[in-house]
Amino acid sequence: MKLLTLVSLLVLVCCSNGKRLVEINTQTSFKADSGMDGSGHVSMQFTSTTGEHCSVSEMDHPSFNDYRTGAFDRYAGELTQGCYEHEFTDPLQDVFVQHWGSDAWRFDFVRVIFDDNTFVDCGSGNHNIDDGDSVLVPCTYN
Ligand SMILES: [Ca+2]
Ligand SMILES: [Ca+2]
Repeated sequence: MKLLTLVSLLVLVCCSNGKRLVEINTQTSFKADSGMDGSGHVSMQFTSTTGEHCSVSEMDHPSFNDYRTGAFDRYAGELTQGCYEHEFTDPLQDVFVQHWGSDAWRFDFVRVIFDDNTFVDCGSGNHNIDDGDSVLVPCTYN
């Protein structure tokens, strides 16, 4: 009986809450001109299998030249805006990436890191968006 109580308690502690998003990473492709300077921007919306979602309206390091060709950029804390510590009860299904501006961005994947140190990658390489294009990229758990 005691063991059963302990087990139920552990289950409650471990699984009743979802995972909180703590960091977003982007892998800009290595192909020439994949990068994006100040004339290109992106927003992202992350959605779970049950429709929970959060969004980042302009993901950018204000004082750093991010999104360079081949760069792996990390966005944590308040840089994740509306996704800051957003809790997902269910697995992420996809990320909707919207581009605007005149400098196209080509990326390989977007990585989402959760507070339990797990992560998921969304994207299968070579997603190119420009001038208001958007792309819906599925997330895959290994
Ligand atoms: Ca920047
Ligand atoms: Ca470019």
